[in-house]
Amino acid sequence: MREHLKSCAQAVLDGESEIAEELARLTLEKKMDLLEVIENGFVAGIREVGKLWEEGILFLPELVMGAEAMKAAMELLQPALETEGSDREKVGHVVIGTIEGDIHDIGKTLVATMLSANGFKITDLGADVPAVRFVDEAEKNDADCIAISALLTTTMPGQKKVIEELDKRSMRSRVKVMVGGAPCDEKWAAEIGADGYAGDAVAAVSLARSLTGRG
Ligand code: B12
Repeated sequence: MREHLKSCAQAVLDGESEIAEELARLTLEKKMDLLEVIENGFVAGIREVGKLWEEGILFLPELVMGAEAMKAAMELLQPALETEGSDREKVGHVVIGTIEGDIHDIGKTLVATMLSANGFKITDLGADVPAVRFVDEAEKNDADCIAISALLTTTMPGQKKVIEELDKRSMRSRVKVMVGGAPCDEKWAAEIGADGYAGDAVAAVSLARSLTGRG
């Protein structure tokens, strides 16, 4: 297993989409622990890419290729994760997306998949989503919770805008708000008046459960 995890991380680091896909297929074939392969293999790889990019060792095209390899693997693994929760009664409805101006969607999609695998009904709005749209969709779907991802320090304030919009429409008391993404933390969540922060997809599931009081 350790070798497999290393190869998954390396495929992302090398930006090798085909190899990443092959490793994802092998993961499914051998019925390996999906979460472990995602978190300690592919996600570990993309985090390393980010670190090397920050240090000036990798350049933007390599960052893009790493992200593409990561997405190629996730496209194969996500359906398998989701089916784990498909036949259960839904425990709550979560509207999720990445905030306006921000196109990072790998972490958000992983959170959406894990919530779905754990019985939550999901409305995934994708990335670069205006604050008002989160609230429109929550209203339309009578959702229990809005989950907002932000990966850039410049887009984080958009999370606050969603809360302000909920306030404006007198919906704040019935819709919980959770935030996440690399630059966010508990302190930020408290500062903008969100109901909670979670640092990874597994913690996001526990948080959603405790916020909605279900599941
Ligand atoms: C991959 C990547 C990209 C890809 C994105 C591809 C895609 N479709 O998502 C590409 C190449 C397109 C990209 C572009 C850019 N990027 Co970029 N990118 C990254 C990188 C390396 C990894 C992000 C990632 O996917 N991580 C893996 C996932 C699984 O982890 P995650 O996103 O953190 O999500 C987990 C948790 O945070 C949590 N979570 C996430 N969302 C939510 C939501 C909720 C509600 C909850 C509860 C939890 C939760 O759960 C997830 C699963 O465990 C990061 C580095 C890093 N350290 O994050 C930089 C990084 C985010 N990027 C950065 C930058 C600057 C950019 C660009 C501006 C670069 C440029 N000059 O063009 C553009 C932004 C364009 C835009 N407008 O959005 C900076 C941001 C700096 C900052 N502080 O603002 C980072 C931190 C790199 C760095 N170290 O400098 N990027």
